[in-house]
Amino acid sequence: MKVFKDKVLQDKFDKDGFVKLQFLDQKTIEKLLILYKEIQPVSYPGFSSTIYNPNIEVKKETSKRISNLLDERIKREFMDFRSLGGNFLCKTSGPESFLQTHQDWTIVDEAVFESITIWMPLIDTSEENGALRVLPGSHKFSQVLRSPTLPGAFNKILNEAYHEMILVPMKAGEAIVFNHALLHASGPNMSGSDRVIAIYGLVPQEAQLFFFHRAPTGKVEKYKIADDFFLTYNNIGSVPEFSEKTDEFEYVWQDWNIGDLKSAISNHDNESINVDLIAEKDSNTSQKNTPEKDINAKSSYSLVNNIKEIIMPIKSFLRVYTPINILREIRSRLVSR
Ligand SMILES: O=C(O)CCC(=O)C(=O)O
Repeated sequence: MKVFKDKVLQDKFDKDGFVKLQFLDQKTIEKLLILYKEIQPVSYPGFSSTIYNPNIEVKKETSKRISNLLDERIKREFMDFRSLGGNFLCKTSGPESFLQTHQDWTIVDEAVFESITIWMPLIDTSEENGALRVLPGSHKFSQVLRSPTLPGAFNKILNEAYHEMILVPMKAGEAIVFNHALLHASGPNMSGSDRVIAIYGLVPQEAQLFFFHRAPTGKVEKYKIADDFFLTYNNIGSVPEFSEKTDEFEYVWQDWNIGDLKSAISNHDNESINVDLIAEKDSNTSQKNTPEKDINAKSSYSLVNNIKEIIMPIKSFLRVYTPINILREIRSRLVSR
């Protein structure tokens, strides 16, 4: 399926499941950072997405304003795609900002279409502040459906997969575009400052969107969902509201082991991945920085995997927005004028 207008980008994307390119000018970076600060004056501790905000109107407005800033650039680079909306991701500094290996949810018929994320760092990213890590070619490894209630094919080897990934350090203004089926993760931000990213989702113009849910019977239910699904689906793990069930079927689970993973990796042609990306692969350093505990994957186009994880950010929110913190924030804003 054609995603990019440029053939070189398209070929790399087809093969590796991601591609890095120059994307934003300085002015747009500044406008996006101002917008982030406006809607999220104090970041949630750890890894968070503005999509966790329970206020749907705020999310819709944020997404519209991100779209206004990116529309023209997206039209220049991509084929005719529909928008899933935009939001911001932040990692505050600390080991709890580690984001475990995951794939994003299946939302299109991947035998025919691809759904994608444009991940745009608004500050430079490196190993120190939790740059993105990807496993090249892994978008083609498994055809298993992905959703918050379905066990992932790689669940038993998430740490092993993490150590096989390459680090993708980036400059503010660059973007990495990745297929939602790609295995990706990011290490903890240990830099002392927030790492802020804008992200934007796209799906092909003709693709119907779907969401998969594991019913108590064990069967998989298939629902048709609307384009603003990610801005409105707050009750993660539940059946999506106002969505038509179009199918229900038995599903055969697939559990990958490390041998399966190593053989899939060795079958992928790593020759032509950008040299600067390959040079960053250093499993010894990655090993050192991987927190011991295995945290459930959470991100934007996979949102959060269970209800506990949506409650966590709300608790964190309450911890951050104490009267004293609000006063501090007002004072620092007045001083910085
Ligand atoms: O921002 C990150 O570190 C990871 C983002 C991610 O996993 C996603 O957008 O799916």
